[in-house]
Amino acid sequence: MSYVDDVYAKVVAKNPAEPEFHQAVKEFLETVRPVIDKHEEEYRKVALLERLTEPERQIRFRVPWVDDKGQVQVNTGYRVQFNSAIGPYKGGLRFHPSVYFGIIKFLGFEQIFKNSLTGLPIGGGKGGSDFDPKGKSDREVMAFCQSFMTELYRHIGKDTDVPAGDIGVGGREIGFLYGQYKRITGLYEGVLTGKGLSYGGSLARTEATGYGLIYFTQELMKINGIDVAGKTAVVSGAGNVAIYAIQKAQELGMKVLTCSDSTGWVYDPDGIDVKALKEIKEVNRARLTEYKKYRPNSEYHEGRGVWTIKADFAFPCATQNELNLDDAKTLVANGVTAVCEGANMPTTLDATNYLKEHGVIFGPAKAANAGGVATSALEMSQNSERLSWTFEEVDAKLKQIMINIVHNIDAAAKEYGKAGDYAAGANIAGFKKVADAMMSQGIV
Ligand code: NDP
Ligand code: 2IT
Repeated sequence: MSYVDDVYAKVVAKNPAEPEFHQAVKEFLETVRPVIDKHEEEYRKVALLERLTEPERQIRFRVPWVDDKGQVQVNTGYRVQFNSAIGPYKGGLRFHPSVYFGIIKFLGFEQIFKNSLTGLPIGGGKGGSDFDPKGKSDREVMAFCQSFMTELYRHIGKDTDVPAGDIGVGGREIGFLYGQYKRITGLYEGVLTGKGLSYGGSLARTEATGYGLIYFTQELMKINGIDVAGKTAVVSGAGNVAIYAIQKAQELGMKVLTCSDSTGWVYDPDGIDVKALKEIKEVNRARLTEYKKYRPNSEYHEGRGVWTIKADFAFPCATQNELNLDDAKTLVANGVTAVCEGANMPTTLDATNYLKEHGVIFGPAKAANAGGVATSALEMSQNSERLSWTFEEVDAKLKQIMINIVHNIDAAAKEYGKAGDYAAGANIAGFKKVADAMMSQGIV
């Protein structure tokens, strides 16, 4: 058996019942095969891939808290410190009822290569909880966050592990988590990113993932001879990534026709009204059913369906495996030009292959959504030097990072005879730096 196949079989056997983790490892291994084959003997001897797929540390803990009725609730907290070869562990926290080790490990594994692609010194980690912030009062969310941090604080620090937001964790949650960390440790340090602007946050971090996705897409289209202005797009999700992707896409002259949440989706033939979307989601924390009140010409549908609308670009920005083979077939039939992933692993493996086989330009998550974590690393730099950069400075750096990523993944794909396969290019370019650092640091 080849080294790649051998390691994949071991990962499945050692981590049973974690299909999302298997999927992320499989997608990675399949595409870096040419690099591995070239160094097979050397890598096998030092078990490079076995070490890469085994987290350095996995933490699981109890999170008890009291709800508004006085009832004690118990959730499970997780932090997976996956790989620190190129920097302190860095990656978000996800609060969603679906969270378990399989989700956190897939996200942590992806984060290693994404962080490498940013060109900044950050390792890979991820964490979260099966806590559902939806429908909870601010006090309940605070009680949960304080309890979560009362355990997590001992495992993190500005030079060891720096969490941030992800699904269900935004500015409100980061504020409560930061307050409790400071209270327990007495340290005022950049231990979390995505902080509020009054206590060490970076300008443009809120916008960064969505903006970065669109800067990435603009550059990727440019090297393929396509102008994004005047094109149409379909977006899924209505959270942090989706909102700012829609905003930047429309600023650059695209018309975004859809967005969605976990209950339904909106089709707005005149282009999504970002101001209305922000008010519904960021201010009122309400459902998309509200959107029609702002835009009577729009349609609201229960369930899923954004991929049925004809458009030039598709930007999945909600969650994993939200774009499946049937959706890919519909997009291709409707003549889609490109799919660029704002969410992590939103496209199933068979859908990804179908899109690639049918000539759709595919921008993989670990490259396309790296703007969020890259700007988190810029927040860490600002915290270290105790200075704040202007919005324009951070935004310009973000844009340049996304442009560099496009060129790096394009070059890596070409170097290994896979021109135009940006998923392969992203995995190869991300892997090479981490592999080099691991090879230099001995058996750790
Ligand atoms: P938010 O919590 O702000 O928004 C998530 C959005 O996706 C909401 O509209 C939510 O709907 C919808 N959604 C979540 N889970 C599901 C589900 N199971 N089925 C259908 N819809 C769902 O999260 P973000 O915008 O921050 O994250 C979105 C994606 O982007 C995730 O994959 C995340 O890992 C990724 N990402 C985030 C980064 C960041 O900086 N925030 C950086 C890089 C990637 P509802 O509100 O109804 O649940
Ligand atoms: O998936 C991701 O890259 C994030 N949720 C952001 C991580 C971070 O540390 O900013």
